[in-house]
This record gives sequence, C-alpha cells and structure tokens, in this order.
Amino acid sequence: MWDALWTNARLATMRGGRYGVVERGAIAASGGRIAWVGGAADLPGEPAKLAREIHECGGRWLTPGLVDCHTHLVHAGNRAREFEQRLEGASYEEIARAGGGIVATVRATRAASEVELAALAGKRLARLVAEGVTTVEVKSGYGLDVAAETKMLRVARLVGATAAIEVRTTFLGAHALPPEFRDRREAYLDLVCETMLPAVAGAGLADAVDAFCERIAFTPEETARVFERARALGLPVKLHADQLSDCGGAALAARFGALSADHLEYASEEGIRAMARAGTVAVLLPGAFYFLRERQLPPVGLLREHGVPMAVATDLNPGSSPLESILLAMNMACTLFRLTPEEALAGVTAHGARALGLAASHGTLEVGKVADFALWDVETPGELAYRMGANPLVARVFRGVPDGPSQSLA
Ligand code: DI6
Ligand code: FE
Repeated sequence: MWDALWTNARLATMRGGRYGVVERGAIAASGGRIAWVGGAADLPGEPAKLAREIHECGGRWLTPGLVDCHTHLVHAGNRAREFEQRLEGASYEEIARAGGGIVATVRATRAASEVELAALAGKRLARLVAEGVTTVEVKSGYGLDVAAETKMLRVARLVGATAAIEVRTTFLGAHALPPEFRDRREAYLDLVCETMLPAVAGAGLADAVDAFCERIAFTPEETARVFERARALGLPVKLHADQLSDCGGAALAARFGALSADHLEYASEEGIRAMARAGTVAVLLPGAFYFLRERQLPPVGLLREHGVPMAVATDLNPGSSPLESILLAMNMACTLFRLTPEEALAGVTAHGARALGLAASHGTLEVGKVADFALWDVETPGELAYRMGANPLVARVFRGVPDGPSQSLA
C-alpha cells in the first residue's frame, strides 16, 4: 500500500526537459519517493485500496517541485544605497572597485550572528517555498575567512534542516578578495585552497565548490587552482563564468567537468562546445541581467544548437539580483532571453536538478525519484512563465508530505 496518491491531476512530468504531459494522471508516493506515475486509467486498482491517503487534485496541473539551483540567500544587510548610486550613473564594477559591492555584504555578514543570519535566510527561503521550490542551492562567499565562510554554510545547512526543503550548499570562498588581503592575492588563494577548502570538506559543509571568474574577481589561472584543490578533495565544481566579459570561463568550467557554468552572457562558441562535450549545464540568471541592465544576451541559440541543457535560477543576492521569485525568473528568462515557457519550466526542474548533480533523483516525475511536487491553479503549464507577480501555487509536497497550514503560504 502506498503512503499517498494524488488523483485527477494533469501531469507535466518534465522527462527529458519536455512537458511530458499526462492528462487525467495520478502519482503515488511511498517513503518519500515516487512509487507510481501515469494515467489514472492504468492504476492497478481502486484508489482507496492503493494508498493510505488520497488527494483529489480537481484537474489541476502538477509539476515536479521547483529547483532554484543558484542563490546567495544567506547574507546580512542590503545594498539599496548602491542601487541608488547606479541610478545616479555609477557602474557595478566602479562600485566594487571603490570598496562597495560584494565587500559591503561581507562586512555585514561577518558581523551577524548565526541566529541573525538564519532568521534572514529563513524569510527568503519562505518566499521561494511559497512558489513551490523544494530544492535550493545556497552559496557561501560573503564571509571570505574561515570562521565566516563556515558560519554561512552551517546556517544554510541549519535552515535546510528546519524547513521542508532540500538545501544544497556550495563553497564560494573565491568570490572576492577580502579587504585585509588587498594586494596579497596569492596569500588569499593559499588560505582558500590550503585552509578553507579542507576545513569545509572535512566538516561536510559543502556539496560543491564555486568561484567568480571575472576581471573584478579571480583570473582563470586562480580559478583553476581552486578547482584543482576541490577535485583533490572530491568535490564537484560550478563557475560564475563570462558574466561581464569573456574570460574563457565556459571552457574552464568544462575542463574541470563542472556541474554548471552560470551567467554566460559573454561565453564564446568554443566554450559552449566544450560545455556540451563535458555535460556541463548552462545556468541562466536573468535577474542579474535585468538588475544590472546588461545588454549582452547569453548565447541561447548556440546553447540550443549544441544541446547544452539550460537551467534558470534567481541568483538571489543583495548586489546584482535581489530577486526572491523563481516564477519571475522564469518569466524573465522568456521575455529577456527568449526561452520558451517549456524551456523555462525545464530550467527550474529537470535541468536545475542536473546543475546540482541531482539528475538521477530530482527534477522530473519518474518512479524512484523524490516525491517533491507543486500543484498549480493554471490552465496550461506555459502559464507559469507567462504571469508576472502572480503566484498560482495551490499546494506543495515535499518528500511525499503536503505542506501543513504553517508552511503553506499560498
Ligand atoms: N556574481 C553575481 O552576480 C553575484 N556574485 C557573483 O559572483 C553578485 C554578488 C554581489 O554583488 O553581492
Ligand atoms: Fe551568483
């Protein structure tokens, strides 16, 4: 007997990154996994005899739980003042060079206690949960010393353990050069590679390692050094690649078999070919493109042509993408980057899961995968990317368990 069965649902299974529609569908969960999925007419018996709990979905659309595969949601403070400065004409790079930018958030995050950080992160997480997110990636990178980086990762693990959502953590020590290492780049990289990475790996605090490869951050050579160390410690890598200029980030990520290369506005065709060969996912972050008013579009046509799977994420962070809505990220991926609504939904399900190394267990409605679902009040799945600022979530299910009233913010 199954734990629970959802009947009379229209399923967007998202298998292979397509809608994979099953009209008049049913889906069952046992032990937190999908035990059965298909057309209700093919159920092996009377629903009441098959499962302990029956949920009638009233013909609504049921999708996999959404995956936000790139966020910086643990941090303190905000950068609203920088937003004003940019509106007065300063550029993101100028503000960063003048000691604002990432380093401003580092100061605030270092000063915050774990309890304070967890409270701030919990609020942001709740907004994602309210839109059907069931898996979220959270990066460090606003600590930039051993104590504050490990604090951020512990907070991310903690908020994950106390909410009905899966949190995957990524160590981003190579996000920016902290002020106390100004003009001592080499020494900071020593700290990242020889002290922080082993400490984080030893404590099991990170599922992956990321770096910001950019003119205002770390060079490809410096990034490669971090990646070598990650590889030696058995951790997969991801990369903030080619966001503001072509640094060869896409090819570098591919060379290390990265799970994903993220942003990619300036990526070259050669880099995209390398990603295709390496199986590296392209994570598109339209929130940052929008908020920084970038002009250079990511090469979506080339990504399609070379068969690189495209994920979509919020990049939720205080500097370049204060975006707390995965549904709006989907909409922007369509309006700004010209993804189809089907690609956008695949980007926050099947391909988002792949970008986290979770393709075998998450992101589609298939037997054996985690029973994480979202149920929507929409007439077609394309409507999820179409609406702006609406939230059609009706119910969310995490590991086979529907959210209770306290979690159900919809
Ligand atoms: N790229 C980004 O868009 C964010 N980090 C990164 O490496 C920006 C982070 C910030 O401005 O605080
Ligand atoms: Fe980012």
